[in-house]
Amino acid sequence: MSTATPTFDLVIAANRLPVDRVVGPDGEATWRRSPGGLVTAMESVMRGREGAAWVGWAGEPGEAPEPFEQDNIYLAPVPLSEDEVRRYYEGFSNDTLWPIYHDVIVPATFHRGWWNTYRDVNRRFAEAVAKVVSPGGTVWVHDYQLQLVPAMVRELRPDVRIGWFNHIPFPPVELFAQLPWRRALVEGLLGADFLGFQRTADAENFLRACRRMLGMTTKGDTVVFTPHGSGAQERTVRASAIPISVDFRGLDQLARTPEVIARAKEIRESLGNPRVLMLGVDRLDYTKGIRHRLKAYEELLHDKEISPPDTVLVQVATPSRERVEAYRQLRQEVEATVGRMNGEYSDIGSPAVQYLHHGYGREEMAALFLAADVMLVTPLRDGMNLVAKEYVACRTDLGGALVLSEFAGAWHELHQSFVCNPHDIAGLKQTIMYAINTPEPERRRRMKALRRRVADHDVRRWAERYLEALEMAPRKPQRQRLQHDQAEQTAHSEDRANRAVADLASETGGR
Ligand code: ADQ
Repeated sequence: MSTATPTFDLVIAANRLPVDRVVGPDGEATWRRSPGGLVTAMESVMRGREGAAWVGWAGEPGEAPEPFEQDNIYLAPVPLSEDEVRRYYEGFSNDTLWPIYHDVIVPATFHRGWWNTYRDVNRRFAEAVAKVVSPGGTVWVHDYQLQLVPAMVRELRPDVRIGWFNHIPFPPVELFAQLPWRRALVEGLLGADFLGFQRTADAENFLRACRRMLGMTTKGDTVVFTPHGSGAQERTVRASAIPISVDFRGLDQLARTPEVIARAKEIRESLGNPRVLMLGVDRLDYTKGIRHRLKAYEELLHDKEISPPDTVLVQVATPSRERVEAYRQLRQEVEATVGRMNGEYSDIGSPAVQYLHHGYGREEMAALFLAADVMLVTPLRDGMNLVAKEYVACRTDLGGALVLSEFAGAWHELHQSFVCNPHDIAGLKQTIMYAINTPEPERRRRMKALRRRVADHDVRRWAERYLEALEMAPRKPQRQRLQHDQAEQTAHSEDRANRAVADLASETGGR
């Protein structure tokens, strides 16, 4: 008996499916929704739709599971062999593209074999997408692992609308030019109708790459070109910034629950109720500036500007890409530094740095955010940095202070944070001390403004704005508002409600 593959008006393609396979004590495997903003964002845009499909890798090498449905999403797993994981994911995506797209903080590795596998895997994703998208449907491709997918889908399904969103920065042309496959990457992306970026500067970098390396013409935020192939029509692609955000309301509500408030209090107590609790939460990635942060902190301890138990730093460093050499090295360095600092500056029961190399649930993360007086977000380069926005969303008490690197995309929206340049250790130390010593009314004023911004621009609004831009591309959405009036009205009333919540400091407070 043959069953036809169902098709969908909206198809998401991302490296990973939004679920993790978990094996229960009885040995039975189930799928658990993975936490994360993208899933929340998609939930909101899928409301009111017939359903949608998500194409991605299920997270384990080898044969892919059969497609299945979860929470009204049709999940279509793409198989990756052990070797493909090594070449396409760990190799080309994370050891070639990631460093080039993050200012070459560590050198990039180039292997022609990795590129060939990247292309083959992108083709497999494109074929899986082409199979499940309805006639005239919409395809939304995510991130740097799938930059060839837009053109490949267009070739297979010229009838559909194709968008791509880059979660990481797009590099300046001088760095992008190092890639031997730069032309193929740009042509891959130009298969889309709309390309979304975190910052305007990223979109501009992309447009500059089109001009400088492919001799294309750009006009405002669009690029005009004629693709290869006989009879190909001139196409116009729009590239613009639509910064991603977090589920403001969900986090705000979570941070107001008695359990999270009690847990925040407990965290502070277990650290000896310090006057100042500082917090860093990052994937253990060299882009996140963890080494720079620790250096600044160590110097402050050395200078006796701060000392435990009065001040404690909690550094959560989520395990990440541990099979890539640069990540293994980073882990060793960070752990050696933390060990040295604790050896030098801690006392029994009062550590200078509490280092945690684990993943945590949403509640525990919210409690940590609520417990922290100063949040240190100091990346050397970061597409957005959701941690900064999550911290703000959880500060229902208007407490806390956000130290934020000017190299995080988030800084372009969160100007009321305490801005720092993580490369400038002396400046970073000053900013940390400034954040600690700023009087409470001023800190509250800043937090209130930050919360307004995140409440107004939450993840639901991001997804709606993105899909609207994709639908209108290459035109800008403002010109054709009529058919979006209803959606906009809903979004605006939700924004107003969010803003009211943002302004309402919790009576119970954070601790
Ligand atoms: P990431 O580099 O992964 O994302 P980030 O934006 O900070 O970085 O998101 C990390 C997420 O993981 C946050 O939601 C955070 O709360 C969560 N997290 C971190 N440590 C955790 C832990 N120990 N336990 C549980 N959760 C943890 C990429 C880009 C970013 C961009 C995002 C979204 O590099 O610049 O903001 O995509 O577009």
